[in-house]
Amino acid sequence: MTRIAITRAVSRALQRCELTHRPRRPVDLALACSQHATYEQTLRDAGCEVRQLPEQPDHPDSVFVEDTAVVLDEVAVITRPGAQSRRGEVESMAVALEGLREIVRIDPPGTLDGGDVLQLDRTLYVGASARSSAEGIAQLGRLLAPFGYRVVAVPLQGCLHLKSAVTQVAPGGLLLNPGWVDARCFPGWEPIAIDAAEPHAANALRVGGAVIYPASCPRTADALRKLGIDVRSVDMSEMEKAEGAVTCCSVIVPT
Ligand code: CIR
Repeated sequence: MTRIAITRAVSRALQRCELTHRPRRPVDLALACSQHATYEQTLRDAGCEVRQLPEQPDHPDSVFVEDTAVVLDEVAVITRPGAQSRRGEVESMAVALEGLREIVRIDPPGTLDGGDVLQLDRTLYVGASARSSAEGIAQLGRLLAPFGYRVVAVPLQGCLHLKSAVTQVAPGGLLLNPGWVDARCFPGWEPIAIDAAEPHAANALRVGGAVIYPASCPRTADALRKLGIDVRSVDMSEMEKAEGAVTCCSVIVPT
């Protein structure tokens, strides 16, 4: 299978990003750009064709493209991000996905962030977060039912998005922070607990057989390697200051 990874150049305004759970700290923009370039190369090494969208200087969080679209085999859903400051990010993603997928949209007053949507086979688990409203989640269910997908809302606590708390790292295996989400929400899936010293360790990006993973979580990375998982570490320190991580910086489009 080939894959396109849609990314976006880091905004020069990244320092003015939205922050919910982390204190504001100075972002080194040059370092953020070089880390992002390494992340894109890691995607290429994992078999993706990277398509980088142009910088949006007026949208501090626009490097976090994951929140703007949910791409499935049959259809792409253009979201309506929960943060007002991020609504201007979606149109260029819709243009990038034209020709790759049928496009449908979340409409006002619904809100949905792609970071809240975890696809496990034909079920989409959606974090009932401050960013994704009950109306947005219900719209997603109505839009995707004709394609045979089930949408299930999942309660969260202590984190921004569902994929801050849980992601798939192996066939049948979910990496999970049990303090932020209850493993019983995912019946039939085996939970793999993060290292307790690394609360942000549950966000991993699985591309084919590889798992792109933050260098800031070495203890959990070692545990994953011991399970035979092909972990590819990337330093995302500057994105982490903006409450972003490895899944947030791309939209993966299987082709
Ligand atoms: C925000 O608050 O929207 C950004 N500062 C971080 C978004 C991270 N996105 C993601 O986890 N999918």
